[in-house]
Amino acid sequence: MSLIKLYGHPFSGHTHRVALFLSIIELGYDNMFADLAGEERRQTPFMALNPAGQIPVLVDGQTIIPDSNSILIYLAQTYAKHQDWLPKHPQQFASVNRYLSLASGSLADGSTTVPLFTLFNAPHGAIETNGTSHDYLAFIDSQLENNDWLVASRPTLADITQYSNIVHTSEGKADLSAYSNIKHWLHNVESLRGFIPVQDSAVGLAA
Ligand SMILES: N[C@@H](CCC(=O)N[C@@H](CS)C(=O)NCC(=O)O)C(=O)O
Repeated sequence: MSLIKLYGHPFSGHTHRVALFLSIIELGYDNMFADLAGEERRQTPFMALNPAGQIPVLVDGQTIIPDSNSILIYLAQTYAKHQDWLPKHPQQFASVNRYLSLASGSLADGSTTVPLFTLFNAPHGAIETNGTSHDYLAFIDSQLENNDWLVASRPTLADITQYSNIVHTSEGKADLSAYSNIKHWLHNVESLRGFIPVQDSAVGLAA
C-alpha cells in the first residue's frame, strides 16, 4: 500500500495526465477507481476529498489535492523539483501556466467534451463541439511549428497537461491527420521514459 492515492477514472483525460506524470517521475501510488457515472462521487467520503465532486483527486498522506493541474504542480514541486517541469525562466513559467489554463478552459470545452457525447450520450451537439476542437487543434499545431515541445526545448508540464485530452480527441471523431506538428509532438510525448497510454474506451472512433 502506498502513501499516495489517485482517485480517478480510466476514461478520464484529467486523470490520465496525472497518472502519466506520476509514471514519468517514477512515483508509486494506489489507483482508486471513482465511478464517473455513478452517485458514489456525490456522497461522502469522496465529497470530503473534493466538495466539487470531481475527479481526479490526489491524496498524499494528510495532503489532499483536487484538480489535475493543481496536482501536476504539487507533484512537480514536491517530488521533481530539480527536473524543471515548471521552468524558472519567467516567460517560460508564464507560458506553462497559459497551457495549464487552456487545458481547463478551451481544451476542456472542446476536445475533452467530445467523448462525452459518444461515451455518455451527453445532451449537446457533437458536431458543434468538434468545430471548437478543430479551432483549438489548429492553434496548438501552429505553436508546434519548428518546436518539439510546447514551451521549451525540453518537455514541461505544458506538454503533460495538453497531451491526454488532445490524444483523447480522436475518440470524439476529430481527425488529427491535418495536424502534422501535433502528430510529431504526440510521438515525442509517447517516447518519454515512463509514458503510459490513455486507455481506449469501448466506443472510441467507431461510434
Ligand atoms: N478542472 C478539473 C476538471 C475535472 C473534471 O472535469 N473531471 C470530470 C471527469 S474527467 C468529472 O469529475 N466530471 C464529473 C462532474 O463534474 O460531476 C481538473 O482539471 O481536474
